[in-house]
Amino acid sequence: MIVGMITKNTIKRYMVPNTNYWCFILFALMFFSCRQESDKAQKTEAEMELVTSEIITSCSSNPPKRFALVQPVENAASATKTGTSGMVLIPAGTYFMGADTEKARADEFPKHEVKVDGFWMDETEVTNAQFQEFVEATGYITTAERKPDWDEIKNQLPPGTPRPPDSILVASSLVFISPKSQVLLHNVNQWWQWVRGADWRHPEGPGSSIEGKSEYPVVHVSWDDAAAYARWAGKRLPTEAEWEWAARGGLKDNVYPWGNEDVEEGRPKANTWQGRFPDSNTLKDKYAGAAPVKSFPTNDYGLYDMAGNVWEWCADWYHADYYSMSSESANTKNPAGPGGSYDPQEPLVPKRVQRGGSFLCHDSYCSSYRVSARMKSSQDTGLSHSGFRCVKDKKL
Ligand SMILES: [Ca+2]
Ligand SMILES: [Ca+2]
Repeated sequence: MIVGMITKNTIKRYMVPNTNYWCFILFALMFFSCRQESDKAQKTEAEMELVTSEIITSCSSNPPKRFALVQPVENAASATKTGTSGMVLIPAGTYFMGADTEKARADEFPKHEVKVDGFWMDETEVTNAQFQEFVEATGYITTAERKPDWDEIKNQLPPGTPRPPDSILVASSLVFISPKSQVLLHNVNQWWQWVRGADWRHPEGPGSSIEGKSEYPVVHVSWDDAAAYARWAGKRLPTEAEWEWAARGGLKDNVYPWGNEDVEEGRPKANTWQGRFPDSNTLKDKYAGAAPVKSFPTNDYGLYDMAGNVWEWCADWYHADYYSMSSESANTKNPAGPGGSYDPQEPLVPKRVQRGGSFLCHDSYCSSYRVSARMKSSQDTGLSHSGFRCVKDKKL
C-alpha cells in the first residue's frame, strides 16, 4: 500500500474519486494486526477507534478487491418502468473519440473514429427523488450502507490477521470536507474523510439529510448501486463511447460540452471549483457542493451537467490502453469497452469508467469536465461527488 507518495499522478488524482472505500478498512486492519504484534498491551475499543481515525488520514491508494454484493444486481429488482420521460433522444453518428488538447491525459489518446447508434439518455443526473423511488420500491441497500464483510476482507490480509472490533466494521463513506487553510496537494486525506453513517440519505454523514434536496443528484452511489437502479428503471448505464458522443452535443472536436471557451471565462457554464482547491472556493458558480440538476445550461443535445456537478458512471471497464486497442480494430461500431480492467496505477483493482468531473474539479488540475476526460474507480466505490445517469436503447 502506497501512502503519501508524491507523484504527478497523485496530484492529478487528488480530486477524483479513486480514493477507495476499502483502503481505510484494510489499512486499519493491517495497522491493527501490526499493533498487536508490537504492543502486547490490550487496547480498549475506544483507543482502537482513535487510532483508526488517525489512520484514515494516511490512506490514499491501492485499493483491494471489495466484498461480494449483498444484493446481486440480478436480484435487486426487475425492470418495472417504461417510457422515455425525462430523457432526450441522442442521434446516431460518427465521431472521433478522445482528445487532442494539451490538457488531456495519456489514456485519452489516440483519438479514434467511433460509430454510435441513436439512444435515449436521461437529461439530468439521477436525482435523490428518483433514487428514493427506486429504494422505496425495492428495499435496495446501497454499498455505503452495508456493514463490511470480514470473511471477504480477511482474504486480502496477512494470514492470522485478527478480526477487528465490530466498531471498526461499520457502514461508512468518504466525504469531501474543505480544510480551513491552504494545504499541500499531495495528500488527499486532508480533504477526504471517512465518515461513519455517510450515505446517499446523509451526504455529509449523520445529522445531514436530503430533505429539500429532491432535485439534487444522488451521491455516494457505487457502480453496483447505479447498475441496480438502471435495471429497475428499465434502462442501462451508458457505454463510454455513448457518454462522450452525447457530451459533445453534436459539436466537432470540442473540448467542453458547451464548445471551446475556457471554463473560467465568461459566465459559469458548469458546477466546478473556482478559486484555490481545496480550501478556498470563490463560489462564482454559487455552489460549493452539488447543485440541483438543471442549474446550468444544457449542451446542444439538451443534456444538463455533462460537465461537472457529480461524476457519472459508465458501463465499461476501464483500461488505460483501450483507445490504442480500439484504433487498431475495425470494430469501432457501438464499442462497449474492453473485456477487463487495467489501471497501471493499481493493476490489481478492477475499475469502471467515470466521466464528466464534479464540483471539485478545477481547471489547474484534473479539468475532468472536458468531454474526452476519463476517470476510473473500483465499482464498489462511491463518494460524496459520485453519481450517474442512464440511457435506453432507441428501439425499446
Ligand atoms: Ca461550484
Ligand atoms: Ca455530471
